[in-house]
Amino acid sequence: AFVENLLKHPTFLSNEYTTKFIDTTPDLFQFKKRRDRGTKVLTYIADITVNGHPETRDRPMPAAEARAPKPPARRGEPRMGTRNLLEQKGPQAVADWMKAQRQLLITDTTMRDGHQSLLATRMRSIDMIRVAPAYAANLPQLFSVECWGGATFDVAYRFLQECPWQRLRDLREAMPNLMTQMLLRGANGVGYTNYPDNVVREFVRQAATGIDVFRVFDSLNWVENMRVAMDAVVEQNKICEGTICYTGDILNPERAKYDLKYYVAMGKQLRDAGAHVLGLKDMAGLLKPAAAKVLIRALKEEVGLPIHFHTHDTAGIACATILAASEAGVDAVDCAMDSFSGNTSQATLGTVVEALRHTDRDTGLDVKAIREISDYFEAVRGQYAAFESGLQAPASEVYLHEMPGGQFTNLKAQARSMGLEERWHEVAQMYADVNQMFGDIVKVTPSSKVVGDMALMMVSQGLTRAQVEDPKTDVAFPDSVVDMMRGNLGQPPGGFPTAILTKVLKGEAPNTERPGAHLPPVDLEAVRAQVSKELEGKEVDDEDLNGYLMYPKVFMDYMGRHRQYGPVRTLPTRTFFYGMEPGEEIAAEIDPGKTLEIRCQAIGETDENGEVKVFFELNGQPRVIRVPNRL
Ligand code: BTN
Ligand code: 3PY
Ligand code: ZN
Repeated sequence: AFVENLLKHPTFLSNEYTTKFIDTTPDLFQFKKRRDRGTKVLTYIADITVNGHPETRDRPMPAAEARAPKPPARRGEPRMGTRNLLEQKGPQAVADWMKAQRQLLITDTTMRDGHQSLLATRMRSIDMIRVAPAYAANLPQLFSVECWGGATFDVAYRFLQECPWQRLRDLREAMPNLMTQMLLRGANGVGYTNYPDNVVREFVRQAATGIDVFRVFDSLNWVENMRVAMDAVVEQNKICEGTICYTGDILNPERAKYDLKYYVAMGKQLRDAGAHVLGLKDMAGLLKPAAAKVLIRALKEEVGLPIHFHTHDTAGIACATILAASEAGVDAVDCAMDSFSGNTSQATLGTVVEALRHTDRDTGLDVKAIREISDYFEAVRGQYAAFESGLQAPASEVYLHEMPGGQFTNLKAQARSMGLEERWHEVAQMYADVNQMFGDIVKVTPSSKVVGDMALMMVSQGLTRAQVEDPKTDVAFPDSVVDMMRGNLGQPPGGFPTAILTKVLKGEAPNTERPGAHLPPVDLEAVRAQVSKELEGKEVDDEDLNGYLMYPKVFMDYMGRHRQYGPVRTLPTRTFFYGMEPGEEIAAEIDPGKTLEIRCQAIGETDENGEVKVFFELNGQPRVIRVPNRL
């Protein structure tokens, strides 16, 4: 009877329904559930068409002539790659093979760090999934494809209205011969805070359904705080890349805190903690060519693990450093497709491949295949003009501030939103001062965010380091600073300086043990049941559970929007951010074999209720969607 009521409802019959209609007609709540996915997706398109996407407002538009990205053809079936070796022989065999062979192995970071560093992590799954088969078929010599983790996880739910786990499943399936790689922030998972041990373990277990190589780091280089995550990776029989974060300058006697001995000792700790591969993560791009030679040689000789080097091109020197590392015997390095390389991103993949051609470390990669994929990504990048940073050139200023590539453009945007853009160079200097005030710490997510929060606060309030350190000046510290000083991100080498610790904590005693040691385990099944209840009985699978555990509010907000807008992940990127124009036609495959052919016929005027009718054809059938004009 209820459904009959619905079907007879005049608004429903007129095929004009809006979210407002549903929200203001509570007896129709079941109607919301029953709306088909096509209608939901049309509602999304209508809303964006009328109101614009909040994230692209007042931002540069894609060029009118921006070409639609067309993925390159596959040349034959995928050949055997590293994934086959991992599946057949296990992680230790991959590590042994890395050391035994001569070519410089390359990880492509375009689908993770590349867009995280250049486009604020906004690349959508569809733009990755469409090119993944070309990777598998045309670049089977790649060591791995970094395509998950870091900031991509929460940005997917939060801003792209898509499920990061589905992205992983789709990429995994499209590249069966290549190892997938993720960035895992140790006990911070893919979040900004320490999680209970069992949450970290559960997350790794779930991620291992799609990820082969786990780059595990700690934002203060505290190996003690990495063990739970590393053990969990080893237990899943996946590659554990225990990672050193590089900061300072080993050749500078004035930065003696992070000297060669420090890094070698940390490398040995990671080896002893079970790492198959030693990651060397130069998140800001501070490692200079001469220092790379010294560091890589020492790590190779004294640690004995294969080494995987990651750097950023912020200063414009990443290719030189990679070549120096290659000469010193590094086993694998990270590069991004040419069109997603340079500046705060990674070194240029095609250039590194060319530079090593006809040498004893020839990568074996096909540069034509690289160019084709890079051309595809060039067109993809054109669709994301709204998220470009405007950074014009590399800059040696990075040696002053030491900001990670992934943070640089974010902090700049944050400074802009606080009206501090003109004072950016002051922010950069302050970031360096805060680092010294905190005792010269490793700056990488989440510790880098703490330093950034403090620097922005000081510049905006006109505070100097001396004033902040002066016990007589009252300072309201950002929450993130208080949290870090309490020990909730763990301990930096040597601890935090007593003076700042005392001032921030006002005498409260910090916790200097591993934060996870004090966090009680989460009752996973109880959480699953509670989330299911909040979602009106929807089944909560392991992917959803892990999404919730990392980001409860972000996940629930995503689910709420998903109920309203349905599967918008397969919309073309232009439609997702800008809606449609009258006369335009698109197709979106919402399930394998189920495609929505959508044509926008016309957009009406705003009526007396402040609503706009958008006229569509959905698979040939006329549909009218009414949305509120919120502008
Ligand atoms: C976001 O949360 O900002 C991104 C997801 C899209 C939300 C849609 S866009 C159309 C409508 N208008 C809004 O402000 N939010 C929703
Ligand atoms: C991340 O944690 O997201 C990073 O990219 C750190 O460099
Ligand atoms: Zn990076």
